Amino acid sequence: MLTVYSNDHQLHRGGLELSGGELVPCFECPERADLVLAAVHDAGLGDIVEPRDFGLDPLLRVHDARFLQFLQEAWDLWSAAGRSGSALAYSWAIRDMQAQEPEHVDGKLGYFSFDATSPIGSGTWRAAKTSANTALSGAAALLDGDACVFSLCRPPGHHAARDYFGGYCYLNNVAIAAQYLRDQRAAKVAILDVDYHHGNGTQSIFYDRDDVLFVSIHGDPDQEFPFFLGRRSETGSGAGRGYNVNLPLRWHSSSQEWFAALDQATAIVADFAPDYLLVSLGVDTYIEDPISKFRLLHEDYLIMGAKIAALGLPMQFVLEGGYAVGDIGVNVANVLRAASRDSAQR
Ligand code: B3N
Ligand code: ZN
Repeated sequence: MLTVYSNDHQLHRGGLELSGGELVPCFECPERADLVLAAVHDAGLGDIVEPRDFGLDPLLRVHDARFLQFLQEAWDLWSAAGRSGSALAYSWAIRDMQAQEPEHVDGKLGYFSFDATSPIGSGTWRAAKTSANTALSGAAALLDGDACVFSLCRPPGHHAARDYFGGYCYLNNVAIAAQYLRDQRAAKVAILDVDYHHGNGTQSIFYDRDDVLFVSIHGDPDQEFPFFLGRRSETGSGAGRGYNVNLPLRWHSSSQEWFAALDQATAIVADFAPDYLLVSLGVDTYIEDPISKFRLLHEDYLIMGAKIAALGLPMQFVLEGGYAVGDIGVNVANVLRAASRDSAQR
């Protein structure tokens, strides 16, 4: 199995985030990726390579040009406004307000984001761009015939939509990889999102399309972030009707309930018969995760990897969430160990 990784992720570190009314150290921290890298290395899962630079074109296939422009210049605008620390929004357009791009950086931050979890620092754009290149390089390896690839992306991506960021995500890495596969030669791509949180950005990007299937298992949005997308009733629109599948589970759902949903999800993917399977791999489903409420154990991640590999598809795992820092490495490595062992060598 090939792993794609870059140290550039260390350029992005949020500092503090608002949690339960208090400022606390960011859960989404550089140590996460460092520890996943160490675990993948120690597990001897195969080569670890640097991503290559694909430029802006593949990003523009998924994201809005003004949005990308803003991400690139946000830190400079913030600094020019005399601010220190990280750039963070504090006001958003809602319901009867005007959703149009304001002149001031504080307004732009609200216009291009949906929450207050995602600070922008001096290195955020570069880290996010390299994270997207890490996903793209993994997709390119699939096109070259690799059967199982891991893109060790940080920052994560599945909450970022066409023209807004949030949920620790700036560029939607898995969507950029899926679109790249489509633009090269794949007719059909499936995205299976096993992160604890609903991948609202990925859903939004492909909602009206029948060439990219999106299936997600996640905390019920009636109880859990991102709250405003991820319901079972969201099944796609237009040509995309039937190609968006949400399998929400209530807080404290058991491993058994989670695997019943996974069995449903893999059956739907098998029925779609995609050329490639991309997996939004978050391990915040772990029982000790500090911000999540599912109950998976270390050994469950081996079962997860084996069940996904049993689909027999060329597959790319793209790292999303997981905040039990001491356990993130073993959980990710367990998925990859089982998946790479069981994946069909083409
Ligand atoms: O949901 C939270 C949150 C929940 C519980 C917390 N505790 C108990 C301290 C703290 C925070 N925050 C909202 C931001 C969540 C972003 C999730 C990103 C992710 O992993 N997406 O897949
Ligand atoms: Zn998550």
